[in-house]
Amino acid sequence: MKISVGHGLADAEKRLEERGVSRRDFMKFCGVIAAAMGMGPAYATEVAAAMTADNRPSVIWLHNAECTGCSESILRTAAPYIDTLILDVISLEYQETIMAAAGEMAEKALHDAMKKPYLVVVEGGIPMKDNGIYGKVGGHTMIDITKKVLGNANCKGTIAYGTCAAYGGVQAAKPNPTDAKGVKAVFPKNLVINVPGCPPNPYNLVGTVVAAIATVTKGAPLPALDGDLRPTVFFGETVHDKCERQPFFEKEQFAMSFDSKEAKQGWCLYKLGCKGPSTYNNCPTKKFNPLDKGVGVNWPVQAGHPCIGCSEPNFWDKMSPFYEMEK
Ligand code: FSX
Ligand code: SF4
Ligand code: F3S
Repeated sequence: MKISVGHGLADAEKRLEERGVSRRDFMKFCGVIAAAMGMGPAYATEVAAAMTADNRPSVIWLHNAECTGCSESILRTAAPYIDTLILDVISLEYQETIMAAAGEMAEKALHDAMKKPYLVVVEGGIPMKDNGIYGKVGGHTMIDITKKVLGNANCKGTIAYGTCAAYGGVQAAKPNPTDAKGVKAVFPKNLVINVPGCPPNPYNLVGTVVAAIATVTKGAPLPALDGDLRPTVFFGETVHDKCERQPFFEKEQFAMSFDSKEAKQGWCLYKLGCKGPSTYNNCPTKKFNPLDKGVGVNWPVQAGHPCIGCSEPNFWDKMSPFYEMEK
């Protein structure tokens, strides 16, 4: 796949420089995204081109029923400037949590953003019960807003970011009082890619957005998805597959309490409830809070907490009790 670098790259570099992000740092970031997508270093140029292509679609970001941890997971990322890159380089036209506009100005921003091609990032589950009255933004139900944005001809694809948007999440846990659902369950005919996790890893989102932009601008193939609509490049292996405690699992060395010396020495947390063997995600290799090489400083199991299966459909019901061994 070849993407031509238009004026967009120069413009983006100028904007980034104004914010203290050098071209070198930007290209380094693109290299990290390329690696996260399972590609070699040469692919960094393609990532840069996709993120800055003149004809790239803008991004509309909707919030439904959620804790906003998914946005936080991006905004709290220390380096390399992932928030700046997402917010400035990708044309984010509408995001209720962070945009300055409020009230009618915000509604106008959404209306204007929908006049040209766009991708949608959805955060949060959609409450469906009683015509959606349990979730409203600016007096409109979440289902109505989502319908309007996803049903427009300019909508080129949707990324459900976080387990709530992908599968319903915490508000869909039994007894699911608002009948919350994930995006694909409500819009079965729409193109939806799921990037789950509670919260998800922001690099999995950026990689997916880059792939979607390349599809829209150059007709590049969409990333391969698993049966739960997750890109296999990020979700193709279980947490257990790459877990650093796995040698202890193999030797059946299981920590039996959180404060034990065995737990601190890295013994396996399976008997403390770890659901890593049945959870697909790249947490052990990407980790969270990335440093400049794009690998984070830590992840739940490294920190001594069992994986609770947060990127799996219905994990609140399916994976609980969280501190008991899987049956
Ligand atoms: Fe859900 Fe995201 Fe968990 Fe929270 O918005 S995936 S509750 S981290 O914030 O939707
Ligand atoms: Fe597998 Fe969890 Fe044990 Fe790691 S801690 S080896 S993911 S069971
Ligand atoms: Fe979630 Fe398990 Fe990773 S709980 S963050 S999938 S280690």
